[in-house]
Amino acid sequence: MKLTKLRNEIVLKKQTVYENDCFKHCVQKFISVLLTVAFYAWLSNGNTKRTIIKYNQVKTNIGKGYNPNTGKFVAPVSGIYMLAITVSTYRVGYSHVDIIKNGHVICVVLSENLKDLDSDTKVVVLKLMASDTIYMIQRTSYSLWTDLPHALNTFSGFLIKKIPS
Ligand SMILES: [Ca+2]
Repeated sequence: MKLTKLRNEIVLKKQTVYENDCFKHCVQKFISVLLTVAFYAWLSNGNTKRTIIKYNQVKTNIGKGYNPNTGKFVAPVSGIYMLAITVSTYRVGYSHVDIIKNGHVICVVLSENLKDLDSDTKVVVLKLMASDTIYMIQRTSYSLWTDLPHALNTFSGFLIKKIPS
């Protein structure tokens, strides 16, 4: 009789553990489905001569991948990302902005204008592993055009699909 009771208790305990594991698994699955990364920042000051551009106005930063103190986006999770960079110039000739991944130039945004104003945008789709880092360097000695209270120079991106690390 005692043995039967004990056995029943063990079966119950096993079932509870199994249910807890299922619950944990479901919660993790739910979080991983919901988890996204998206950011959008723009520049409101022109102090960008030949330096890393620190887009100081952060409008969106889901996943906290973008850091306005460094100007760098660090991928919080491995995945396929879409990134967009807009460069605006005003009567400066041209602006040359390098898009840097982990210290290496991967492409360039050029914006040229001698008389009036201009905006140019580059869109890149990249496979980034967690902690891969993307940032921009202004190579020309001109300031980017930030005179208007609008987002003229922007850095934005989002996670298209998470991949295994
Ligand atoms: Ca143009």
